[in-house]
Amino acid sequence: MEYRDFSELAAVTRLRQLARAPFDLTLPGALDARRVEDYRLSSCGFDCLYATQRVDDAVLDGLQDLADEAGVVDKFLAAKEGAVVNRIEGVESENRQVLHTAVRDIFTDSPCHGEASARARQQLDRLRGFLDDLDRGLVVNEKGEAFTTMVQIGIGGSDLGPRALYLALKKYERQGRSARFLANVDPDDAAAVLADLDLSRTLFNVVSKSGTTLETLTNEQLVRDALAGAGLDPGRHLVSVTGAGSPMDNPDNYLASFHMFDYIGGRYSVTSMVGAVTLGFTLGYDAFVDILNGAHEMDRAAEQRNIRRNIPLLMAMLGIWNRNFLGCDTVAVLPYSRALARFPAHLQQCDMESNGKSVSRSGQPVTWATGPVVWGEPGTNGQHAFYQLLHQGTTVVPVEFIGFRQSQFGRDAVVQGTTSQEKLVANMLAQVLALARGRRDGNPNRNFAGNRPGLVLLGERLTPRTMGALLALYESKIIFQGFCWNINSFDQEGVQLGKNLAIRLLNAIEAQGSRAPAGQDSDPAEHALLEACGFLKKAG
Ligand code: G6Q
Repeated sequence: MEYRDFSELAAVTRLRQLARAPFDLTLPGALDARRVEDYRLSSCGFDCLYATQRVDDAVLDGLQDLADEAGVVDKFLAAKEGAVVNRIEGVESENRQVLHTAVRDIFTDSPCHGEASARARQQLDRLRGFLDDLDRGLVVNEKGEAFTTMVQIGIGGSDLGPRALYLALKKYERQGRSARFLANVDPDDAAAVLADLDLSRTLFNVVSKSGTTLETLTNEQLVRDALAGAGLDPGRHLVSVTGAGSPMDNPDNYLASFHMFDYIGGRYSVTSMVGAVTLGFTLGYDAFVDILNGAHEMDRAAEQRNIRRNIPLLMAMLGIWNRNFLGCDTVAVLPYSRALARFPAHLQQCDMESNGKSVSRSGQPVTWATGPVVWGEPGTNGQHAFYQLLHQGTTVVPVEFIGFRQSQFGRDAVVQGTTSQEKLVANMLAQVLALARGRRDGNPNRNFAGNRPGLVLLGERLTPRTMGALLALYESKIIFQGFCWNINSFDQEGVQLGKNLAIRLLNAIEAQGSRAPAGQDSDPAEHALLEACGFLKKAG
């Protein structure tokens, strides 16, 4: 497969020329009915409305050429079929396949990657058996009672996605079942999660691909101690999800253990066992399969080469237009849906950990901008807070709005002629228009410059299936961008650095406690900081 640097692509030169005079959304009549209709794409239950981007047909053609020249769809297809795309040439790097799509490609007759899909199917069947045993009362607590709560212990990719989806789909939770999440090593987090928990009816789901993450192992031990302290047998209350062969891969320590595999990156692991166990426990097996099917449908739609027919590809290329040609450093994802409250946090990790890179696939420093800063919050509350900067700040922030025509619960009231759901969606549409068009005012403090790009993703209703599609949409968007920028979106050296640094400081604290001599590689700055903060006694 040919990998070419972004700056070498002919379409980049053409797009740079077009970016000298991008489409002006503030001109009278610029946003007419025809443009709204033409710049709209429907797929997998979502409409993507992008008339409020600073693009015209010439720019869209240029972005299509860019996607074609960079071969982003070909690379996506190759990844699905098992090519080793997680690697950097010429330097030591990860050297893996990227097969998260295979875990939802399992109900088709001809999955893209037979072996990975077969393994995923096997894990899912084991989970189904475990969930059935819980339902049939074959797996119960010490008193023969059913388990009602699952606490997922994990961090980063082993937390954010499953947590975001659980909150998004709480409406579909089975009666008498719920979940909590414990990620941070902050003891107050653990204390808050455990505070009013009935330990006797709780299953703890310890999730760590590596089986070595300090926060997770610490919280696991804390929970084991709490269970033992309450006279309960930790062996009856803990299940695990880990990489095959990891230090945590010891079925003797757990009531049940499930596997994920090295070709599934943490941040792309929601649809693997990393998300399956807690989501299956709370929503039920069938709802989890709906999530997989929604994701699979979007994975298939992402194979389409035409950017005007492929939402993830279109959003990837619009993001590149804003980032590399219009110079925007950041993107806001603003859901007009309370249920999606933690979805931006998941995307923040997935995007920034994937595309926050400055070395190309050939190990050279990049000379072009890569992943933007991604952030977001549910929209209506944001309107009363940070939207001020979006409208009038000196930084232009492209916005991706996400909304639904119908609410999840369907409980609504007509006040002053409209329902709350109508008010919610109207607010979202008003914002995207206002950001794009601006508003002239003689008073400079009340003037809105406009030309702030936005787009709207509108679905019918947030269900397990649409959630799966939305998740896969963003995963593929991120991967397409990484292929276009010619970076490796699948490693995370920055995260590894953090893990190692913390261990060095903790070793220094531990050495003091045991009065062992400081290690030879002890670092004066680390010691000085620990001393200044009162965690080490001053020497001498
Ligand atoms: C995700 C990252 C990172 C990882 C966590 C937890 O892609 O690699 O966020 O998920 O550091 O790692 P473990 O699952 O190995 O505990």
